[in-house]
Amino acid sequence: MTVSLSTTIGNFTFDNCFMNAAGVHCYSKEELLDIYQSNAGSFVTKTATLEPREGNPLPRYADTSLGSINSMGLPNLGLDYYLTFLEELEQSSTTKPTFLSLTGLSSQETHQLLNIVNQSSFQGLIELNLSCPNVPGKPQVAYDFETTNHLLAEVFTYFTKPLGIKLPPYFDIVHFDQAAAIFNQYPLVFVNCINSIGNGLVIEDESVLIRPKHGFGGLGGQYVKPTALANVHAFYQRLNPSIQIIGTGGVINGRDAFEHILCGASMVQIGTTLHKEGIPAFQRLSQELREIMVQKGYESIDDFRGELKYFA
Ligand code: RRO
Repeated sequence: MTVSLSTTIGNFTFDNCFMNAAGVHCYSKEELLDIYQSNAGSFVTKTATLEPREGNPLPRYADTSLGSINSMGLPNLGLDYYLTFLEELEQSSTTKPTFLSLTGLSSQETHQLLNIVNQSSFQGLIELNLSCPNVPGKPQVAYDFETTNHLLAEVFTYFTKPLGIKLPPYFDIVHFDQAAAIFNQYPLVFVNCINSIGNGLVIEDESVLIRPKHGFGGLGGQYVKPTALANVHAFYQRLNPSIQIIGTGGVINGRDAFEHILCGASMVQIGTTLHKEGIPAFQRLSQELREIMVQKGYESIDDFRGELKYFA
């Protein structure tokens, strides 16, 4: 039996449904090319701001037995670096569509970034990060529904390229309803659930693990899978079918990816596991997912995407 992991987001086709999650192995051209040349279906850049940023003081990322905690503080090489790289890559190779992640430190900066991208020759997808948990003094945009609605309304007056948003986890059914009602008003191509669970605290012996914010940071890995699955499925149930879901959070093995797709994900991103294992994680996860599909008789991910079973 031949099993395909190919998928689509909007008008884009990918040979493999796995890619990195923004923030992991995507800071430099070299890291991005590592993913591009692997069997991953695509890559997303580190979230870019207008100016390069150094981010928070080290240590700012720690692997733990159940996942990871980070307070990177949006270190990145600036929009121009990533956009120029993507434009050059598209000139030399068109084998994989790619994602550019970005966010402004203010609404005004976000519009500035999106205008630059709109006028560029970049042909891929854009992920607007509304959920960075780690910039001191800057709350996550997506936890403020009024600001989010206003921002998206303004963006879609001028932005014409394929746009999706990176969301934080929500924890209340009313919030799923309210957020989905907002997103359904706009021609978003995808939502990506979830960013890290913000502001956790991990302790070893008597000390925190990371320096910024007295040790508080975003959680990833095993800690977050049930929350990630709930968010993927909640939005799959509520969003217009034209808005696809990218599932991110707690994918350690093929079974975890299978569950994200069952909940409705069209693509699956790998963060903590990619940080722990490196590029070979894509091959392993692809193989593990294929084995599950063979056992169950599924030839493509469309055969089971969104088919989560409930009690009667
Ligand atoms: O750079 C970070 O601290 C960071 C970002 Br922008 C994000 O979106 N999610 C995260 O866990 N860390």
